[in-house]
Amino acid sequence: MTLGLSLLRALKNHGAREIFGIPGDFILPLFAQIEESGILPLVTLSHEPGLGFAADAAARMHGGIGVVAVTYGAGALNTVNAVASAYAERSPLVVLAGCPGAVEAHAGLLLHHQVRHVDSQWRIYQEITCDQVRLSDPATAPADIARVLRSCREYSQPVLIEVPRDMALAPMAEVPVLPPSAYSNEAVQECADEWLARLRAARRPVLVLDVEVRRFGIEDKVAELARRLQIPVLTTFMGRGLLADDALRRGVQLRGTYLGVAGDAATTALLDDSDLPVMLGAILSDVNFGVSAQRMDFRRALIAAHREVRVGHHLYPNIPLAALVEALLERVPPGRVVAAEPAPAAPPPPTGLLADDAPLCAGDLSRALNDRIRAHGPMPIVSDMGDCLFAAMELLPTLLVAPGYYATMGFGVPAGMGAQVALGERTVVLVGDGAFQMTGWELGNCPRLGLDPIVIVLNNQTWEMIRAFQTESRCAALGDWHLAQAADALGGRGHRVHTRAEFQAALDAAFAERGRFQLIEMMIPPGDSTPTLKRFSAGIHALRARAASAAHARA
Ligand code: S1T
Repeated sequence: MTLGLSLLRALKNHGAREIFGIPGDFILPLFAQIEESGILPLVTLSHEPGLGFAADAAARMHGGIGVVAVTYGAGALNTVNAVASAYAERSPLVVLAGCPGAVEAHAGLLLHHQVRHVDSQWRIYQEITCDQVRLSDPATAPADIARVLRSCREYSQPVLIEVPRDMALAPMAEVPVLPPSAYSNEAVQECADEWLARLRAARRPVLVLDVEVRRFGIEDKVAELARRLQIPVLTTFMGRGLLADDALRRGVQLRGTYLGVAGDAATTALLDDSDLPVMLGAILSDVNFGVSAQRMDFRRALIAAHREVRVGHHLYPNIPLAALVEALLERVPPGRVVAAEPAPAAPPPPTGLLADDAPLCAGDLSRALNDRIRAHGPMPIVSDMGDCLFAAMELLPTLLVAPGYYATMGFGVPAGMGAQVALGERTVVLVGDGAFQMTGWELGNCPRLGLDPIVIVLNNQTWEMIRAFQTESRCAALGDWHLAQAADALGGRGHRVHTRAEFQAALDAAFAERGRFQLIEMMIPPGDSTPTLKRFSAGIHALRARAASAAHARA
């Protein structure tokens, strides 16, 4: 078997379902085998950042690994921001990057696509991947590929596999699937004992869930643990969309998303006033916890994330999240085991859009989608960065994928396309006009790929979040791009709406028509934003003012 075919089989055996790629001469020999073998379907898009976002979202949706295939230098470096986003958001992405063959790499000439050094691509990717391999030796390549793919799964982060141009057709043995990395079961049991002891002693424990719960496929186990513990459950900003399935949520005291000063006071108090936050899969980021009115003291928390567990001041290294949850379930029989007061229910998300001639506002987006979720059930939703992401925080429980921590723009449309490739289900994409200008044009590939997402553009004609944080910013004005008209030219159907009645009619028409993408351009007055963004920016301003006055007092 050739190195290329063995690599493709290995990717499939490790959970890949498709490859998103753009070819180049350094990776063409591998592309030929991708196309001829059909081991994994090849999905091409127009620009490498879109490939990365699409593959990231596909992995999050199908629970396997995402794969991008790009050429050396120009292709791989175009993909950097999307890979960095996957690294930050714990998304398992394999980057197959072409690179020069042994002879040409040392021929003495500067190669096209080469940067400072022939190894510049490798050096840049070391910063945004958890493991790397260059397939220069078919004798060692199978073991190296096996190791790198296991790292991708176990750390749920991107890895780099460089495929030299002259190696794709080299004979190579099959790639084994390695057993899970070793860890100490004794440490897991000791950790679970300590967690249970602290849980039983706590007066106001709260369970906080974040993205690794889905990345490691243990949402059902965590839901069962929550049911048995019978303590309040929150998701982080990034974890919004966890336990979206009604059956999963049954019997779980899910009380919403922690948004700190931007959130509902009773929901925020569940964490701020808790004597024992129990954080599963939590990324300790500013977006998740930076909006707390008081600086969060994580020493009072139990935190399991990134294969390690913190209990107060001490650390258990190399503890897989799934193993810890399993050990906790063994110790927690069904029924109440901790004396937690029942938490107040979170306020219901907004519903009941009035289909009248009132001008649209940003708050109407979540209201309209909640009406549809209530009437037709949850739907896969992908959000970009911008006020649309704050609208997503106002939705009823539904499958949601978004760059909640790394917060890059441009994610939404290609990720929505990747999600439909992965799920085989239509997706709804929420995106601002600024982010749409970055990668929205990937929609032009939908007719060729047979995809028909419904894209809702919050068109306020500004980078509104920039204006919300710095009102005097004049550079935020974007002008009107008439995106609905562009949609028709790209093979979709555009709807430009100004009133709530027009928005409701456009949604009805969009959901009723399959087979081509729909773009609904919500015309929102500049300066308007969702209630959640309003509270978020007010909270950030208040926290900054408090910090400034405290610093002034100390001076
Ligand atoms: N570039 C990229 C790739 N990602 C970013 N997050 C930013 C720049 C900074 C940034 C935001 S929010 C925002 C920018 C430029 C404006 C978004 O505008 P739009 O998509 O129109 O949405 P809305 O009008 O709802 O804000 C965050 C703070 O980093």
